[in-house]
Amino acid sequence: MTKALVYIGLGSNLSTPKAQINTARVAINSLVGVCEQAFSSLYRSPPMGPQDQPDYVNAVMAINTDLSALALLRCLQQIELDHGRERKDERWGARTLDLDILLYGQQMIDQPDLCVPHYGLAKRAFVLYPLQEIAPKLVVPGLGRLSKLLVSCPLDGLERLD
Ligand code: ROI
Repeated sequence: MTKALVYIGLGSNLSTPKAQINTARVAINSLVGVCEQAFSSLYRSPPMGPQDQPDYVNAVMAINTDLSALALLRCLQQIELDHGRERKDERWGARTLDLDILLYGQQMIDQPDLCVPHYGLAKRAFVLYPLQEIAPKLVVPGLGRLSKLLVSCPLDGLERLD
């Protein structure tokens, strides 16, 4: 089976967020059938959504994988749980680790559990700018060139960390 090039968004705003992102990267790399292709810088961003929560640390990772999109989703959800992720009633609340499949090759997927490209991708500076760093020529299925999406996406306080 041919491998898919997949982009994963990583986010954390609890329990030493930088460490959460770094250990999530290690865990993703330990999955059978996954090979890292690129990893962006870490970025700090103010919360999108409820403001009474800490700033986030975000990054984007590119992998090659022969896992199906749903199999990969289940693995990422397990890594979230292993990082102490609790599903609370509050929508868009603080979290130790969030792992989103942003893109799965050029596929468009619309299933109850999984929507790819990720529904918020075009409006989220904390996704688009890290993506630009590792895939400047990317074309997003259904949405067009990444460079074009960036023109209408302000930084919204996003800062690259060293
Ligand atoms: N806000 C920022 N800045 N970064 C995130 O990763 C993030 N993730 C979320 C919500 C709550 C929408 N806000 C976020 O899920």
